[in-house]
Amino acid sequence: MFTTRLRFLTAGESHGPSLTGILEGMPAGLRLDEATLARDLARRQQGFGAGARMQMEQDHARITSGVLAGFTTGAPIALVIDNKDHANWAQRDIAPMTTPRPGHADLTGALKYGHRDLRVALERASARETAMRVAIGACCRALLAEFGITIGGYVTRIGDIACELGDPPVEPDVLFDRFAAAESSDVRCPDATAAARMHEAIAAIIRERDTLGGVVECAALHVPPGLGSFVQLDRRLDARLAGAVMSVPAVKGVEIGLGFAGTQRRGTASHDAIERDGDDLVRPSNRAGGLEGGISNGSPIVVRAAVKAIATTLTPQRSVDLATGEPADTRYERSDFCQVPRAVPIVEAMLAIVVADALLEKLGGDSIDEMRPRLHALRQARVSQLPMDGTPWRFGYGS
Ligand code: EPS
Repeated sequence: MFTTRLRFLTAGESHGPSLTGILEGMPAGLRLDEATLARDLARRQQGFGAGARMQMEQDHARITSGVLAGFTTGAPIALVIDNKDHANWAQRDIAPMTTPRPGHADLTGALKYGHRDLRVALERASARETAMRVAIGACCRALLAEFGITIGGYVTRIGDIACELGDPPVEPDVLFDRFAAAESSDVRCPDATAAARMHEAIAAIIRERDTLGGVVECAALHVPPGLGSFVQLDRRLDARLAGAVMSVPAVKGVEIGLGFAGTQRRGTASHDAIERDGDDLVRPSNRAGGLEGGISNGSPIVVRAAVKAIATTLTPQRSVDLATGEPADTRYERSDFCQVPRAVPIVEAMLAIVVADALLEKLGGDSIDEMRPRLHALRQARVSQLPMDGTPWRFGYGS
């Protein structure tokens, strides 16, 4: 997977009794409670364009292992989120579902597993599973907070309505202010004018019985330099981040820093100059999105996810009924009209998991107490901490 020190698994189906998660590798001594997890779970439920399921659920993760008397023990953390909607499904006779929705996992799931009904696969393929990722991400966010690292995010595009924010900023405060502004917007966009237009775009798509995608931008602030490595491809932090974010259902693209927009610039306008401010090495810009050579450079890590419009549409799409072999229109399944605002805490969770993992890798140790002094001992981007003296040397191996 995209983690080395942390391991996690989720289990559970959209309308089964519960979602289950196990997170292993968290150090001992971290203060953690269910209320902390509940905050992010509630955020995942909010956002204009959500479907009716979110009014039904009140996602709450119970901690059933790995946390005693309010602190992690170092043992695996086990989490359970009950599906309230399960009561409406248990022992219910289910109408056959044999016409796959283009873009969902229906047809690929049928081809892979050979079930007699599409629902068997889609229950697990459903983005309901992301509730558990958010709970696991909240544990990682709590760990990061102990070391002064903050994760947040916002929406920069819904359909063709974009919020123009310019290049990724180097100042953490600019990003922090965006996180705060986004939380007071029902589309999670920090720019009030763009947010109003995004809200209207979602309202229009609901009237038009269709769905809309968009772009989510997330950032990790105050990440120390030196997380990740170029020495092996699977240790590159950018690759691990991209894999983690790409694993979110409906994500079709991931960018870091300038991302694809950077391809339109020449080299001298694509990078972040290195300047001296006293002993400190500082950067006037953050086009790299906090990552150079697969390693964090101390600037905010900025990652963007392209979220496609949801596959379940009130307006039917052309498909084939696999039971009859005849052309057929898709049938509507309850779903979101625009899940992009709700995707923000999900992408944040993936970022939190990957950065927490990389921090654990860098600091080592089994407890917060062991880690803390190691954070303070990390080499900073300061000229005096780099041992270069300009002495000539001879290149050679084994002699
Ligand atoms: C989701 C719950 C699901 C879906 C949604 C995500 O609930 P239900 O199927 O009962 O409406 O609404 O999943 C999808 C949109 C999808 O296409 O899989 C949730 O908790 O986020």
